[in-house]
Amino acid sequence: MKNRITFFLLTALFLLVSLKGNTQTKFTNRQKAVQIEKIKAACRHAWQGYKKYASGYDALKPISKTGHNWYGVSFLMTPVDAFDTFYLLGLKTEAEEAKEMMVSGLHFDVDQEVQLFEVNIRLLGGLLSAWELSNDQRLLALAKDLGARLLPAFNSPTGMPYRYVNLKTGKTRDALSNPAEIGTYLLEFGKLTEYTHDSSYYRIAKKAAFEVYKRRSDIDLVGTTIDVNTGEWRNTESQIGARIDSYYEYLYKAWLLFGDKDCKEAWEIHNKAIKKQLFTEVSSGSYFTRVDMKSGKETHPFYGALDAFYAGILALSGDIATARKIQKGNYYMWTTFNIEPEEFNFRTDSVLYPEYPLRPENIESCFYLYRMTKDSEFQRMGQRMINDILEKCKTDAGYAGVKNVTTMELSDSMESFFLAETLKYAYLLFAPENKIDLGKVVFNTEAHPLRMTNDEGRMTKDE
Ligand code: DMJ
Repeated sequence: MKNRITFFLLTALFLLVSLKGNTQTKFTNRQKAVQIEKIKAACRHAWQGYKKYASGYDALKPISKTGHNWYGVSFLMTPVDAFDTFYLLGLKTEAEEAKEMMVSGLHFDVDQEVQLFEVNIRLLGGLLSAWELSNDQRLLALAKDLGARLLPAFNSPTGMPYRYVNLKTGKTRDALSNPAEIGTYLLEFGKLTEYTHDSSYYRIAKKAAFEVYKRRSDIDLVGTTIDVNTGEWRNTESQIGARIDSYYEYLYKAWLLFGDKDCKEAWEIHNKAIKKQLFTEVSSGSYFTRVDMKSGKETHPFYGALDAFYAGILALSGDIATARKIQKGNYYMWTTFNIEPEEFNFRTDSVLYPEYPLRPENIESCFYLYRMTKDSEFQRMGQRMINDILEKCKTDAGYAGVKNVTTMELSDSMESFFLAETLKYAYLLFAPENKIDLGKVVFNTEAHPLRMTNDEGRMTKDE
């Protein structure tokens, strides 16, 4: 009898705990709708500010209420970056306005040098995605024109691109580059190959990435700085954040988007090495540390906002267990400082670079982890982050980056990736899944969705 009562009580307790757990963690449709409306309102607010104070410029300065251009001429970074976010969120007027700005205001036949990497991920990626979503031929024409003007950058002795190229003259400069600025063209250039039927785009982008890959160390890591003229490493610190991040990301995503098996293999070899040499567990969570690419010895126990993307790519590639551990560290980084710093020492919790320029990577990882696990813990994490941003970074004219997360002093800058990425991933975390089918679409590193092509292996056989 006593045993039966104990059994009954234990079963009841178990049911109570599981039910309570479910009701606590799942978001109701109503809660999701409220969150989505908040993000849509933020998009509208940021766009209104841009239109009112910075129309025609690359970006809005949300405190001084003026516009800012990266170069002597504007390339409309904000409208190009924002279009597909507006489109996905169903903000039709805003999407139409951004598109009109692009087709009437973008010209690439200008005597202006540009940073290849940024123009590729924001403008070329944005235009290609805008073309796929809208079917407006003028956007494809702009993408093709821009793509052709970027090609001279790859005329180096190694095939790895110089960092800057003049859009009119093709003049290049800056041979000291890094894996991210060398290896982040596979997706956009692959799409150009698809739409121009000119195989040289993908071939050139792939050669550049694989020139980095073939210079990996015996323990399969790459360094942070490399000379594209000589092919020599100039900084052998290996990490997954600034100046390397999207090199790894594009190897995996070129496999997803084009079925390129060489890229898959390169990703797997690097990823195995990263998990073996960089993965570090401390009491607050897990992080990828910085090490020397040859010895694997720790150089600095530093981690930051950019590194946070890796949990997402791990989740996307199916390694949920490691992704969960890294996301625990990511969330700790966010909550410890209330808004994450650019970099901190994860062994001492001291801040190294205190700014937060409205970066998306931590929320991006929440999105991928949620999609792959359906565990609402990741929605909750992302909700905390986006709510912090919307509350603490809002100004009359838009949203401002943070100069110092320990004092919460704001900076006069609203980077275009806030609309391209941060708000998009925050929205997708709560949106119906059919808004973006991860079996059909791959995001470039600026969160511009690109349609998968089904012809597996096409890009591998191309050379
Ligand atoms: C974006 O421009 C891209 O995500 C890039 O890969 C890294 N930095 C910013 C956002 O933080």
